[in-house]
Amino acid sequence: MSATDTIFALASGAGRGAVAILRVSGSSSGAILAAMAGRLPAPRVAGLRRLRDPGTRETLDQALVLWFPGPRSYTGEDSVELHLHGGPAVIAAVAGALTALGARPAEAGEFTRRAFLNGRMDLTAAEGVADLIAAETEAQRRQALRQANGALAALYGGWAARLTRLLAHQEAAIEFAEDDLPTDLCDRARTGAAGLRGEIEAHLADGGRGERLREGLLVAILGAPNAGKSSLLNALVGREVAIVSARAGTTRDVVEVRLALAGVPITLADTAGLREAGDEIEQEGIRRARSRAEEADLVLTVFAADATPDAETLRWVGPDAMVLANKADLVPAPAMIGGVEALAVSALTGAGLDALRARLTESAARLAGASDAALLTRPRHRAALTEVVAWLGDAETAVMPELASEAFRAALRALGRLTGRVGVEDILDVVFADFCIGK
Ligand SMILES: Nc1nc2c(ncn2[C@@H]2O[C@H](COP(=O)(O)OP(=O)(O)O)[C@@H](O)[C@H]2O)c(=O)[nH]1
Ligand SMILES: [Mg+2]
Repeated sequence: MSATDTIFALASGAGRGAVAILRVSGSSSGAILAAMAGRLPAPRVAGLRRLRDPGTRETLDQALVLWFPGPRSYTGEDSVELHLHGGPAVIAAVAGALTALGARPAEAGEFTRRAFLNGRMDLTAAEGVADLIAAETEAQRRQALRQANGALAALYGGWAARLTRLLAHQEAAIEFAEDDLPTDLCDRARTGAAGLRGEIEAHLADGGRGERLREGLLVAILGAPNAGKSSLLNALVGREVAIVSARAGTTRDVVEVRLALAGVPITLADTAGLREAGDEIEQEGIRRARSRAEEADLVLTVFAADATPDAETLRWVGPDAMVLANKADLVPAPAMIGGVEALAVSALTGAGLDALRARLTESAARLAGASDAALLTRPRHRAALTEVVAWLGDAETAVMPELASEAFRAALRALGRLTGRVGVEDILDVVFADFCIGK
């Protein structure tokens, strides 16, 4: 696989459609288009052409074709788009012709990888493109679009520029110690390091909102058997997803549904009721319930208003939990359970469900809702920036100018890995692995 090959891929979704878009990128793009379509249209202007088989000259399709001479293209290379009739046979015939003319099918993410390698975007923007394609909700789309448009690239690029300046000052202080440079160069580098470290720390202290929005929230419903967990899940999503029964121990595995609140994708997980009794299968279900609750961003602890709160469920009442007193239609629900305010609901009558939905929406917005700030979105970002912070701390407390210099250099390398500007060979595969073909 060479990075100089001319590549092609279906850029639109697979299957039948009104239009299918084949994308071609690489130095032979123009020649390939000319061989199939004759005259090239003006750059970036659609032209209607007959596409012919290069061997037999048979017409394969009538298509809109676009010609993007590099570097003003998505990849930065000469590129072509063919807007075909969207049938599998048409796509196969044109793909066959492209192969005959020397192009090869692209690998997943190869177009965006080339865009990155040609300096059209940094790594965080490339990740934004992948997230934009995967976005399921409004808030996700906004966050991904901002990142694809270079919001993180600009922020991190600015920090890299400042770090480079700090390093230069520090180096100058070492090199020209004897000369009459300002004597406070070392001090200035230290103050600058402290200022930058503060900004990065503030960026890191975002409560994981960007990462949570990208991943979606996990909300686990937990409680004793028969508290009404499955009924609540069904009532919240408005359909019968989980089996409801008066028999304890009906739900034995984790049942999950997806919904969106405040533009945040949420996985709502119904779980097996917590109790000691039950057979092997139920005990495995309970083990899964606990482990899902441990991973959850939010736990809904469900108690039956007409029963004494059980010790097992009480253990899950805490800062990341919302306490519900279900079956409030049967008896007056207690205002507090386990020392925490309980929301009275009835999965049966629907009472209190609007309030529950509002509370959930509020939590989703607080934990992961859309924000105007450019938020980091991946563990990779967090790890690299945490490293930068540590090196800056080292630079501030270094006992020798040479050590401060080394620390600045290490900080720059960590930041460079984040944006893909230095030493990135090893992480390219990781970043581009989750792309689809054609992007
Ligand atoms: N009266 C009343 N019964 C409910 C309510 N929610 C659930 N139930 C009943 O309680 C029983 C257990 O419900 P289920 O959802 O299976 O509980 P789970 O074991 O916690 O999943 C079923 O007979 C439900 O019909 C409620 O709000 N009010
Ligand atoms: Mg159940």
